[in-house]
Amino acid sequence: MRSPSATLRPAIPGSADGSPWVILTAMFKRIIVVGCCLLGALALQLQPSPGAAERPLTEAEGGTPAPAPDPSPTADRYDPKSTFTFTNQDVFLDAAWCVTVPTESFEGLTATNQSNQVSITVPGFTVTTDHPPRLGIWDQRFQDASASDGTHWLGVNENQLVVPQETTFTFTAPINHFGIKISDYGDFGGGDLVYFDGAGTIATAAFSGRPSGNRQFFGIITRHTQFTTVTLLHGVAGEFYGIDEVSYCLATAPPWPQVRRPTTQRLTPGG
Ligand SMILES: [Ca+2]
Ligand SMILES: [Ca+2]
Repeated sequence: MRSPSATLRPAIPGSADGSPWVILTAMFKRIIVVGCCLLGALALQLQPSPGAAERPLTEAEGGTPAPAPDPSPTADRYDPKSTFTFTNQDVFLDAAWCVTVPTESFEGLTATNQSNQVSITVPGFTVTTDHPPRLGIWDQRFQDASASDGTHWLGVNENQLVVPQETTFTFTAPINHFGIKISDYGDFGGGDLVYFDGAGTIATAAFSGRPSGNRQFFGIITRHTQFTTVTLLHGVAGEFYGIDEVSYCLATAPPWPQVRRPTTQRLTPGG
């Protein structure tokens, strides 16, 4: 039977004894527990979530975004033993191994509008012919040849009826890419324009049987070999044609880092 005094003791939850000391001790324990809970919750709030810790920094936060994957990778592109030719300039530039593709558009040269030049020199290379003078810089349409970029272009005039006729590009450093825009070749007589380089590679640079004023692109990538001379040869007496946008990669250029090369990195050394 419980004593009457037992029913008068204050009911302190968790305490079996109602003495003041015991009551104070119980209350102190509760304050500590609540305090620990609050500190724990606060600590959880301050900790980054696992996902946030793995998230890369944004550009505004000083981070560097991961390079975008190549949207059209091909095994051939990474085969250093292959040689590729191109008839489309965009495809050629897209496939180029060097990050920067120097492109000469002849805009920085004085136009004489006649084939009275023995040689044409621009940063990176010099153009000569086997029977000079047959070269000139034009800034206007002539014989239906014209610039494919800007206003200036290099004209090659076979005006001595002495064929075969050779036009040679001599580079100041070895290259392994070469691209060229050709205008008005193949509208006169018959016979293709043949490419050959100092490494012995031979290809067709421009085809005959084309209308007056036509444009043809030729590009070649010979990743496995390098050369310093390119010659364009034809056997059509009297053929006149134009050259513009000569592009190339130096053999010593840093290799493509396997991301798509921004088109803004194209250079035009001669203007
Ligand atoms: Ca041009
Ligand atoms: Ca022509």
